[in-house]
Amino acid sequence: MKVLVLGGDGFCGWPTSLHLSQRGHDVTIVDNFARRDADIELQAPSLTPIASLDARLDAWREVSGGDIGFRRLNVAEDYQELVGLLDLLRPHAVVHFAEQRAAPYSMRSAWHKRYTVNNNLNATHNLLAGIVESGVDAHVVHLGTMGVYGYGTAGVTVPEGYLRVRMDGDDGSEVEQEILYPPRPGSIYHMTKTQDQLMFAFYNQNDEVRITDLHQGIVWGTQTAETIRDERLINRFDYDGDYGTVLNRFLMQAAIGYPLTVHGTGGQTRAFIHIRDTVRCIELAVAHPPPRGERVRIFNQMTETHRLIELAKLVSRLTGTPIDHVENPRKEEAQNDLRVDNRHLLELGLRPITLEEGLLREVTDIAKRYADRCNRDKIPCRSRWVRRRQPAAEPPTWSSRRVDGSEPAPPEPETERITS
Ligand code: USQ
Repeated sequence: MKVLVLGGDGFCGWPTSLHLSQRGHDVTIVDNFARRDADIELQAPSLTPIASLDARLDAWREVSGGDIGFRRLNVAEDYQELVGLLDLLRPHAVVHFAEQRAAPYSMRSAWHKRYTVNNNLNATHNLLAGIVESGVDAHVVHLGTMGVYGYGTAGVTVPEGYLRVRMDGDDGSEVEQEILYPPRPGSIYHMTKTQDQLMFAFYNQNDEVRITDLHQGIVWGTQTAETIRDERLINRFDYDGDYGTVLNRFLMQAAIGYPLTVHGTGGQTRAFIHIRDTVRCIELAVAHPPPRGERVRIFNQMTETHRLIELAKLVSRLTGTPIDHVENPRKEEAQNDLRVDNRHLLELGLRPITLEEGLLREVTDIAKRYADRCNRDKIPCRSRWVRRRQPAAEPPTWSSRRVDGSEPAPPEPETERITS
């Protein structure tokens, strides 16, 4: 199949592009290098030394004979170029990773909130509008997030996207309907993914665009069968407070003897998946497009759930690293239960890699090998979910009035600082 991978230079996009190419698909990557720009902005590059995309593509050609195409464009802004590319390539599938994917980054400042909303919503909408305008019958495979469901303790197994509800009809009868599971985003980033769902529902219903939305859990691990084939193909590994995800952060921290940064009590339960299973799930989704007219397919792309404190204890036991309960910078439940239905991908043939099997190897292979590239100052998460409120301005009194009777301007609001 001809597959366009939007955001194909990123943490999930790069290994997915290689995996699809390995499986015989004709892959073209679209990327604007926003993730590499964020490395510079945050001064927190990948722990692993990632090669330029040109060098990556050359290396892949050398080791596999596979030719992956590349077009540099910003999906959220360069709409006409995107339509032109869809028209030219007429792909069978478009895998959409072209979104800002870090919750802490999205909460850093008003600038980061606005960037995340503008980028993510426009990227998704441009893709959908572009597919309709170009008339290409491409299956959209989107990387969503488990976070759309929120992490409350609802006492039910989280279904794959839809919830059957019963309502009292006007005539006293019972009306049954299937609705999207109520969204409950925990960050601006997660909020953009809940809004993506509405765009998918609309374009699916109105234009019969075929869509699979993969609600993915927290990815851990770094390398896949393809990225280990050459040093220049190595995947990125983020450990910093914005882009580093929890388990990879713990593994990195253990490798350098940094106490494991558990937010609060660590009672939060989350869904996890290894990067090798991510690429396999995307491939399964690409290989099984829904027929035209079928509603948006939603699969929960996760393989196991864990309470964070248990993960920290496991890493601590394996490596002897102490645990540090740091103040939680996020606004989230201190404790929750989580049970998730993931039968669709299992039925399609996914054989999950479990944490126990791969965990130690990951520590030794990657985190320890590149430990000297780690900047310890970048480990703490400094992005705060809730900002200190400034006291409201005092109502002006007669003495604060100017001689001409006018009132002074209210104090300037606290200004945001952007680090770029
Ligand atoms: N946490 C810690 N210590 C740390 C870092 C995080 O205790 O050093 C906690 C957080 O407070 C949170 C949990 O670990 O309770 C998960 O945080 P995370 O940074 O690993 O993951 P999250 O921000 O939820 O986002 C990541 C990816 C995102 C993806 C999402 C899947 O960045 O792209 O959508 O995982 S999910 O979490 O299921 O929504």
